[in-house]
Amino acid sequence: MTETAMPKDPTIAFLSDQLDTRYLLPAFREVFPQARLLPGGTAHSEADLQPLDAIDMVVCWMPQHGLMARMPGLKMIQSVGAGVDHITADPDLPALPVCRIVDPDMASGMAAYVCWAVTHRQRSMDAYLDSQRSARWQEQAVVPARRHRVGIAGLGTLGLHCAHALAAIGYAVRGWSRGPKTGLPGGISSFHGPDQLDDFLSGCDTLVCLLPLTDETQGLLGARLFARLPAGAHVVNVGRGDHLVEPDLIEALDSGHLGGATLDAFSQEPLPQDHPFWRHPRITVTPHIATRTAPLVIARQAKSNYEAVLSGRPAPGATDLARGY
Ligand code: NDP
Ligand code: OXD
Repeated sequence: MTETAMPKDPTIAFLSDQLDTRYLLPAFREVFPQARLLPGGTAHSEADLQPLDAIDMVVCWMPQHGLMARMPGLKMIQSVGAGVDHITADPDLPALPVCRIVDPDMASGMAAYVCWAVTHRQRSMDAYLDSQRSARWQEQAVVPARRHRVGIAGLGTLGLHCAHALAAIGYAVRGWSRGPKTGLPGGISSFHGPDQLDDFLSGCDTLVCLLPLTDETQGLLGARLFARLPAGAHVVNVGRGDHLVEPDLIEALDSGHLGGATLDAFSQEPLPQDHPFWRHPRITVTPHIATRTAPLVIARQAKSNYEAVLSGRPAPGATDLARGY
C-alpha cells in the first residue's frame, strides 16, 4: 500500500527496557518510507539513538527513564500498547502528547482471552483435562451462564468489547468505570466510582480487571476488595501486575475465600521462575499474551497521531495525562 507523504519526514526512535523492538521496523518502513528509524530496545544501546536532538517521535514499551527528557526536538510519544503507565512512570517525562493504541483487533483478542478464562473455570475445564489424563469419562455439574455473574472493572475500549462478548454467551455481565455509562445493551449493568464499588463487587462470581494502571487503581486487587467478592469467586487480571497485591491474592486463595485466579500481567515480567504463582494449584499463568496489536496498526496509528500533532489538532490516540489514561 502507498502511504501518503508526511508533512515532514520524521526521525523515529524505538525505546524499550524490555523488548527487542526490531519487529516493528518493517511496518514503520512501509508507513514512513522516508523517515529515519533509530532502532532501540534490548538489542541496542543509547549510541544507536544519536543524535538525540534529531528525534521527532518515540515509539516505546517501557522506555528508559530520563532518556526522552534529553530529546529537545521530540514532538510526541507513541505507546506500542493500549496502556501508557509504562511511559508515565518516567519521573522526567517531557510535557508532550502521549498516545496509545485503540485497535478493534486488540479488543477482539482480549474478548477471546477473557471468554476463555471465564468459561474455562466456570465450566470446570481443568477437571476435564485431569479426567482425560486417566481416560475417565466424567461429567461436572453445570451452572448455566445466566446464573454466573461476571464483573468487568474498567468498562473502556477493551472492557466494553469483553462485556458484549460475555453477554452474547449468556453471562450476567456488570461493569465498573470511573464515570457513569449510558446506552448499554440489556444484560449489561453498570456501576461507577468508589461509592458503587462494593455493590459492584458483591455480584461478581468472576471479576475481570481491565483497568488502566493509575495512582487510583494501583493495588486495588487486594485483601479489602477480595473480602467483598462472593465466596469462591474467580479473579482474572488482564490489566497490569501492579493492580494486584500478590501476597493478598495467595492468602485469599489459600484461605478458600477465592476459588481461583487467571493472571496475564505481573509486576515483574517475565515472571521469575521461582515465583509462587507458577506452581499454585488455583492460579493459571499466561505470559502477557491476552492480546496483541499488529506492527502495521501501530505504525499507522503513530502516523495519524504524528500528523495531528504537527498540524496542531488533538491526536486521535492521545491520553489525558492528568487522569493517567
Ligand atoms: P480505556 O482507557 O479505554 O478504558 C479504561 C476503563 O477503566 C474506563 O472504563 C475507565 O472509566 C476505567 N477506569 C479508569 N480509572 C478508573 C477508576 N479509578 N475507577 C474506576 N474505573 C476506572 O482502556 P482500554 O480498555 O483500552 O485498556 C485497559 C487496560 O487494559 C490498559 O490500560 C492495559 O493496562 C490493559 N491491557 C492489557 C493487555 C494484555 O495483553 N494483558 C493488552 C492491552 C491492554 P471511564 O470509562 O469512566 O473513563
Ligand atoms: C497493552 C498491553 O497495554 O499489551 O497494550 O498490555
